[in-house]
Amino acid sequence: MKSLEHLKKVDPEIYQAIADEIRRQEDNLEFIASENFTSLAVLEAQGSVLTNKYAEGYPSARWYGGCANVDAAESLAIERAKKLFGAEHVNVQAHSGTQANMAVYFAALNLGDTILALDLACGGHLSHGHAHNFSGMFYNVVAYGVDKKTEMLDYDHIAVLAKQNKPKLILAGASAYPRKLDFKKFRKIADSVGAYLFVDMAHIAGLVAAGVHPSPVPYAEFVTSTTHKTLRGPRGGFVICKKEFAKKIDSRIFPGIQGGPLMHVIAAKAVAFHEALTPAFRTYQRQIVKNSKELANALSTKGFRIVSGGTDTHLFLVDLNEKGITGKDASSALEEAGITVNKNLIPFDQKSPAVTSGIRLGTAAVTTRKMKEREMHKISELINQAVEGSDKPEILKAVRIEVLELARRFPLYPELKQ
Ligand code: DSN
Repeated sequence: MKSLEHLKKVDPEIYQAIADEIRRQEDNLEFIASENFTSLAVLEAQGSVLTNKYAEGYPSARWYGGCANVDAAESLAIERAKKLFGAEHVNVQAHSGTQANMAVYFAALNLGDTILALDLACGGHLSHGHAHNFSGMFYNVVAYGVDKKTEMLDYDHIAVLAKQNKPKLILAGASAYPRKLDFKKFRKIADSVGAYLFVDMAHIAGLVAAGVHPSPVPYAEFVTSTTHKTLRGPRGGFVICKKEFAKKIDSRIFPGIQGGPLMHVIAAKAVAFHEALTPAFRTYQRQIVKNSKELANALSTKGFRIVSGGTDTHLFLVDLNEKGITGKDASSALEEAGITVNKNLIPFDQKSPAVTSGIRLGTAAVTTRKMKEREMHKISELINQAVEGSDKPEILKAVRIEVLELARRFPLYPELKQ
């Protein structure tokens, strides 16, 4: 990690917050499915002087002078993302996944149009039509869920909902759905009612880039993503679309919903795309899924019910009802023990979103630390001990010590320890 010597002198309070966060990331086991640890190269690009540059517009067509170097960085980001995903057009300026989604809605829809998207309670995202999000305020949202028995998507039912509601756009993609998405089936349903297909692949983008999850790009008019989850880049978003929508998407991002692009973040996105094009990235993504399956299996042998019976991806949901603990209490106990997860609604949850019956776990971050199946086994024991001993401080303390020992064997940035 950089020494942060200037920051320490100028602003000791912010320095302290960052130093404490470095320690927290190093000493805990990170299982929040939407988080990861970037490479040092990505951190360096993001912490660079490109943050000083205004560059409204697009490469070679800017409103400001002095853009040659940031043009080079943005062009590399675009070309690499196109290659990585086999895309016809990519916009890398979206500040976040939600802004990428906003650009697609504004390009494809008129206010009040109908969209069909996955319910938040069944794994969808706020920006997929939640009542308190702009998407739920601006559009008529019809939600599909998962099947009560299998806890998986029921494509026949989605097709029926599409026929009944005639959406202008069908959205596939999720924040807490552990199974593969069948984009071919979504395309067929969209075609049956003349709807656009829009895929938000934020969670699975790394798996898609590595060919570990089928790609939505050949099937959908629009695909959005963040760059910081399985893709392991800086925090940010991007939009992929078919050529015919390129101009519209670009103009919805700028000047539609954003001003100056964050050029330091765009350079860091370019680095992440570059890293994702390597064979090592494919091996890494395969290991993420192996670890996810292993951890889910190991927990299920310890009496945890895994929603839908397992996982095909980097994440899974645990139903805690049989363990007699809420998601809120389990995530607090785990945090005390040094294992970071988030409470999460499970399908058809009887508890409120602030309490929940479940937790969500993802293995991208621990896989970045080079942990494998063996460590997943050990971690399943630690999770079990912490959940069963959630009201016993001495047990949580004992687990904390084992977590620390494990975390220290797998440093966040081993390059810096040499
Ligand atoms: N909030 C993110 C997640 O945790 O899945 C999605 O944007």
